[in-house]
Amino acid sequence: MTNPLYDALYAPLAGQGRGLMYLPGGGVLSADDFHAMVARAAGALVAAGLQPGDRVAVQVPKSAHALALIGGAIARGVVFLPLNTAYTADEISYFIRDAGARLLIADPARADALAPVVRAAGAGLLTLGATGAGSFADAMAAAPAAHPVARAADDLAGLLYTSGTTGRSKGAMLTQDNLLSNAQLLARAWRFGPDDVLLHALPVFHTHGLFVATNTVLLSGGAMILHPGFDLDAVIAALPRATAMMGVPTFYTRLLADPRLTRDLVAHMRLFTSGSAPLLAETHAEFAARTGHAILERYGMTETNMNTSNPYDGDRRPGTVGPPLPGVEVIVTDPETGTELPRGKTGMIEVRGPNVFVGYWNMREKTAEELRANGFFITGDLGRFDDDGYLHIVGRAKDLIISGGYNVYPKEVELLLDDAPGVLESAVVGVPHPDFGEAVLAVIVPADGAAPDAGALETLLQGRIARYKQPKSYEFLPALPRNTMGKVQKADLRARFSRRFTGE
Ligand code: MLC
Ligand code: AMP
Repeated sequence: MTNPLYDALYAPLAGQGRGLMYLPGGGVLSADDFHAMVARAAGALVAAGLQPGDRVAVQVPKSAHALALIGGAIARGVVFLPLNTAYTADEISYFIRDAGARLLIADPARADALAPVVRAAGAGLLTLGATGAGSFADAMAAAPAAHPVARAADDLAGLLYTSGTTGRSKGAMLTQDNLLSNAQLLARAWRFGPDDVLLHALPVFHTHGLFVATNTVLLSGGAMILHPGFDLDAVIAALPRATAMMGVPTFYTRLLADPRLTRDLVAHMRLFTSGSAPLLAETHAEFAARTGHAILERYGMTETNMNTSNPYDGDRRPGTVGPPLPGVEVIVTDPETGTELPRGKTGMIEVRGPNVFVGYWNMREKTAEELRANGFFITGDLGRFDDDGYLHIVGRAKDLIISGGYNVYPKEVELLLDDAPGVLESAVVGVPHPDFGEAVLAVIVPADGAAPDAGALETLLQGRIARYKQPKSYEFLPALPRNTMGKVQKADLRARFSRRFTGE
């Protein structure tokens, strides 16, 4: 019997008394204890009636229990569907229905708000809180440990939703081997080993915190300091005990804004990595000057895991995401024809390899549009290779805003705003923001005679979409700039409001 992902990440933890997770309250969870938690989480999923291939949706605060739950799902072949804790009941309803999830495991604090949508979707509801309270935690305590089931490398492990340009989120189907092959690549590329202690402050419902961070450490026998989120004081306090940290650019700009970030503070660190959003070259340079560390920037996405990385040994070049990782093919193509372009030319970035997902859940046409028959995935990112084979990301062909590492698809917000009373039409764009890199800004064209105010629009969006997707500023114009074809010129709007948050 084999279950390749379980066998590589979790089975080896059995019997190891070493510390695996340093918890927020000061406790330490040994590898063996965590292994036992995974087995009990597997048992609780069995007790809830879940079979291999069933989907479990998970919207819980970050904790060791949450990670054990993911491990338990992998052990039992239950496909896990991790969901941003900021998602509203409306958003959760869509995910459960679309995925046909049999069970939602949610924060006890949100159980009342979520119960109606879960019931309407015909799913079950259990709860798991930050400190391991809740009905799922009770089931873990009561259930006998369950053994892992056999899985093949191409069996589904996770279903991760990414928003779509049409406003409908798509579930990216990730196999056991997608996740395992990438963890193996990253552990090797970034030299992770048993002496590593990763400062883990990323959320565990996205690729970055869940796969890049957690899986790489589990695989390589290291440990992690688990923080519930990014808290600057807590991160500064923990840095002297860590060897590595993975972050989004906001982590680094916040650290740089604090005088406590010094060479001495990070003397024990061997690696800082950045991804999920572009790291400004000036942030890279400032961090290097202050700490002596060149942040290692890499490039990935939900559908592909990690594709390229600056080298561990060798030149880590600011403003680039490095060469392709070993075994991952990255090409740049003409966006119109799909023909591969010569080095130096800018075009669509396409990716092929064991890391690339197998398609969007129940969306055959969407899959065919983005995943070519020859295995190349059309990322929607625009880039070029330089003479040394480093990839530069120069823009996005997809209408997407990345704010603090979270993706916001303007269409999803525009559809809601366009429906608001007094709004003729709207355009949502991303503009520079000192903390989040980009922030969401809405441009509203009032209907004749109407004068909607920002407060009313804010109220309308409350409870409909996650807070981080909601515009941080509303601007009013008599008309949207359009080209001769009638297409809204978002570049004009971005330029016009580019200093709204930076105040330069
Ligand atoms: C929080 N807020 C945000 C926000 N995060 N607004 C815009 N963009 C964001 N990213 C808002 C909240 O709604 C709230 O608004 C206010 O900011 C404070 O909330 P908070 O929860 O206290 O914020 P904070 O903890 O400081 O969070 C900021 C952050 C966090 C940058 C630490 O967003 C974060 O952890 N981002 C990482 C995202 C990530 O892991 N992405 C990986 C995706 S995978 P208000 O108005 O209520 O006060 C991927 C593939 C790859 O992209 O390559 O890795
Ligand atoms: P997601 O869909 O949340 O997985 O986000 C993936 C997107 O994040 C990619 O398609 C890129 O646009 C962006 N991204 C990830 N890493 C980087 C990076 N290092 N630099 C620039 N953009 C990045």
